[in-house]
Amino acid sequence: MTLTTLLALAAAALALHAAPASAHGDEDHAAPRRYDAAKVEETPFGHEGNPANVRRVIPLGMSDAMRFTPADITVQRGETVKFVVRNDGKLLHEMVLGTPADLKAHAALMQKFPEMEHASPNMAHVKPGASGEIVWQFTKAGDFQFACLQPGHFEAGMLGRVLVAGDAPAMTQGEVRRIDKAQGKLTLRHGPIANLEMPGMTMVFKVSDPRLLENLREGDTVRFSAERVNGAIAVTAIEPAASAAR
Ligand SMILES: [Cu+2]
Repeated sequence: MTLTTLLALAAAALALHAAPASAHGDEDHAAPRRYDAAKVEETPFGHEGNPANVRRVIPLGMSDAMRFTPADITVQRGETVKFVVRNDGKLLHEMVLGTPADLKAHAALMQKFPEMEHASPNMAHVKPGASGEIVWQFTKAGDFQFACLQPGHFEAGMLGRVLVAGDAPAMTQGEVRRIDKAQGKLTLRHGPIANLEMPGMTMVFKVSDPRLLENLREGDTVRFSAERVNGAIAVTAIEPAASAAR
């Protein structure tokens, strides 16, 4: 065997090794990911979701302009959603869910080691013209992100936000004492408000939306939620109490 042949063989072997590692998880996702409850791992932003629990499908687009559409998504804590992410571009893109800190660190690693391959339930690598899926259950309220970590894409602004809203506060019983539509205010005699740690009393509330006052009458018995909104305590939901329903 000549030296030239040896070199050629070595080069061919290198090429074979290099090929599968040259892309960030450019594997074929023709077969959908199989859900295995025993292998689900908790993260600070939730865990892989059981496809049987999906109640909402969120379609997203990814483009070579380095954008996700939509880039702002709100889910409820506990909700299991399926992201169906379509690659409208000519480049490989991916959607990776995470905390802002995780994604930033991961993007920096991708710049340093562009040959890194990953396949985790919180990500979908999508070839041009194809679609990928992530089924995820958000178990904690908070501000999370999704990003494309193909080298340079995150840095070009290819990221979005997932706001996970906490549970709506429990409702409190009350009685309408006074309605001030002009000021958008409501006087309620109410029981203890757990989420505000407020004892029962009669007090004036703002309302988060003037429409909440539309169908109220003084003397009504109601159930309502109150929360701190921009530094003021406001009624955010109100309805006739069951016993007083008309
Ligand atoms: Cu991308």
